[in-house]
Amino acid sequence: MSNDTYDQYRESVAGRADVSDTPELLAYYRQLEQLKTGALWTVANKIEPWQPKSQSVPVLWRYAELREHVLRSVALVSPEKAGRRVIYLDNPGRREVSAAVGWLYSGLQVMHPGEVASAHAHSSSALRFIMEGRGAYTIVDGHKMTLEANDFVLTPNGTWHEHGVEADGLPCIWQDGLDIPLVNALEAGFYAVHPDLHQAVAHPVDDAVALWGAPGLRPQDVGWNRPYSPLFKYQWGPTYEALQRYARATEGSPFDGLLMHYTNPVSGGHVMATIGASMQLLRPGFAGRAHRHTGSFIYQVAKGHGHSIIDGQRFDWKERDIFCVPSWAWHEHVNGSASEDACLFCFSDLPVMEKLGLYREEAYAEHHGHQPVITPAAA
Ligand code: 1HN
Repeated sequence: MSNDTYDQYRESVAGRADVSDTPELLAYYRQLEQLKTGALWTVANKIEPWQPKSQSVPVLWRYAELREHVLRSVALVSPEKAGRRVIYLDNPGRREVSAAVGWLYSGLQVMHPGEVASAHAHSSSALRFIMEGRGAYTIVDGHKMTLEANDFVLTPNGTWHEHGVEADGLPCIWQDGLDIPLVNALEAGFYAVHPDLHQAVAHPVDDAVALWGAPGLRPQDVGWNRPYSPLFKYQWGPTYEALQRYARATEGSPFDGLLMHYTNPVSGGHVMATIGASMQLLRPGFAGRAHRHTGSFIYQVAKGHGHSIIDGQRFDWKERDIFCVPSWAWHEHVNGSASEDACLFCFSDLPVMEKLGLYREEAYAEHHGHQPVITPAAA
């Protein structure tokens, strides 16, 4: 019996609430309602699922379709008026909380050369993954970072942050990732605009990388006790090299290929308290096995092409496409090339799942670890 069939079987047997309505009970429920109470057995099966049932649906956002619309927003609104000029990813199952999947928000932000977006700070933690352009920068608490394609930047919760593109640059697009839906669900969100609208650059440009970006080395006499990584920028070059070296030393995971987590160099842990991120390399011809785990995951294809099967649906992706894997959804990734590797950037709420003791993982046991495809790739 498969895991799902077994769960359905268990759902039908004893131990679950199974009280039929009678006129007497219905009258009783009405009385309870007036006292702002309710009988647990009327809601128990709904609020205590046997296993996670995500409201999010798997979605693939194709960059080839989105890009022109993102660029069109430049003529329609200014960063001054819009605050941030962003087209956000709207999961059909999560419309009411503007989430891309689960409790994670994501969007595509565009800026033209010479534009600036003012400094603000909020309780939400944020990250950016650079998609295209030249001359983009972010300033986080006075630390200015220059940005290139496939660079990964943090703007952790509580930090002042602003962005811009140098006047001699090219139009820039990057993906934002935030935990706003989670912070709002926890009713813990604050937001502030910088009193001067912009920060002074208080340190040498890219000093975060100079201090904290050397592999295996830690600067002397520089204390750091904040709950997020002091390395605000993770560059594509060293990340890709690290994955290639890793690939020479190990087979990697049958599910994920060669996956490395971006880490806080002080703690070795996730980059931020609520959002973790990784880059994974799928060797040429790699066909991962299916598994599922708790947590919500958003991928961006940093390199190559291939497909993923998510809960039986096939999604064909190529560079810059974005897709999500909802909590507890079966998923497997396949590199579509026999000669080139493929790389997937991913961010998730894994740190939350781990810290709260809610992380669970399961391998797909049937069909040699591969899901039957119920819905083939869309045309
Ligand atoms: C934000 O601060 C940024 O700093 C982008 O670029 C998107 C979406 C919701 C709330 C804050 C940014 C955001 C955001």
